[in-house]
Amino acid sequence: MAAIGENLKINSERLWDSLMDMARVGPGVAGGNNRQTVTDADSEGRHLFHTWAEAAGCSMGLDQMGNMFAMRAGTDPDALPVYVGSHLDTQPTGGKYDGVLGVLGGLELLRTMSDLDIKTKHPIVVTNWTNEEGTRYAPAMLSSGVFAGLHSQEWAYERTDADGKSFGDELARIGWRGDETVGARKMHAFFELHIEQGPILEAEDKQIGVVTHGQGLSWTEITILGKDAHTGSTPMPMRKNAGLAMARILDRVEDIAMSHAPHAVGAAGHVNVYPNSRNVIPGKVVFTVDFRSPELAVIQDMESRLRVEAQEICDTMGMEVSFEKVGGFDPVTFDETCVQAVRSAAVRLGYSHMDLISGAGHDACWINRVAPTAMIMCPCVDGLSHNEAEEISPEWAAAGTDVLLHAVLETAIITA
Ligand code: HGY
Ligand code: MN
Ligand code: MN
Repeated sequence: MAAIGENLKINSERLWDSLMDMARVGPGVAGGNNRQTVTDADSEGRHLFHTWAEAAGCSMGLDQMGNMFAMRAGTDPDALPVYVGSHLDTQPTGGKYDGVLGVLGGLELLRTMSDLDIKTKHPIVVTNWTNEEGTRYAPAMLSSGVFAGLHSQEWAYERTDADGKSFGDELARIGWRGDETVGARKMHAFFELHIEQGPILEAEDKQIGVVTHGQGLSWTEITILGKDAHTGSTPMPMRKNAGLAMARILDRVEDIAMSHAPHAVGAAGHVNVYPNSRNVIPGKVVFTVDFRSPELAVIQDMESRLRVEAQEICDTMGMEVSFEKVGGFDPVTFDETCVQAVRSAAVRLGYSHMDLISGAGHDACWINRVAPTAMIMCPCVDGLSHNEAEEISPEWAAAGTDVLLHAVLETAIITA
């Protein structure tokens, strides 16, 4: 005997076609995407999402951080909406599915509801959060952070990119700075569908990750000042090589993270060397150390050891060093009722599943502070992400979106 709704599924081919169509916007150089936040490519992707959402019968809201809200009305206009969504911006060498699956999976949910004329008490809103990645403008999850009250809008507008362009100006330039007050919208619940971006689900042969927690994150930007000099004629004892100091610090980053194995992680993905000339000893380096752990005390330990040991290295080498916390959030525990809605949806649909801690940061980590929130994850091939070779299967995408559909319908209460 089929369980109630067990056969209620999304149109997986339509979902996959939409993912492939969006992937053609802001293409990368190796099959992935470079659709960085508040670029023209970002704007093109937004227009495509807007067109699709209107065709699906949605009204579109836009707030002052460019967050997009495609709403399907509910039968009770006073009921707070159930929100779903993620982000359409990508890394410079990003994949086709990171964030995009959550936005277009949400759109597919609304398309399926229209196909089947399903009505819910609570409205349903599909969200595209601006600048989740935090690459062009640190920190990550910038706009969901403003929405949840972690950052002021003014501070967010003042973020500048490597070319000195401000976030606020670029958002206005691409024409996606809306009028709505950021954070004024109240949510009944928020669900984010996302690829795992790690190897666990594939290794465990599970179709669905029921995300119970998200690990915390810390970004420390370090600036070291040495002395530019000739790489050939400067005797080794006379050098103040900022690049060498950075190398010694990054070696310590590895050891600090490994001292908290197996869950803590640490690396530096952002490095700028000045003047970056082959025959000049670098007199200045600026780099960001990314530490993460499910435990706040571990993050705090790694942050403090980094500062102490980096200071010692630079003092020994006779160089100045400064530190700036440019991003971070504490480990997250998602809402048990929403998590249970995800888990029971996977059971009802017969999808293999397991509880999971999210290794990556997501907009859900901030929204969890202002609304009951949970995440659904699907596997990705070899756990690879933030790489143009990122890949998932149509079956994984469909299973994750089916679970999103069921969890949302249970929460939004079907009325017809
Ligand atoms: O950094 C993160 O974890 C996210 O992918 N922006
Ligand atoms: Mn993402
Ligand atoms: Mn990402």
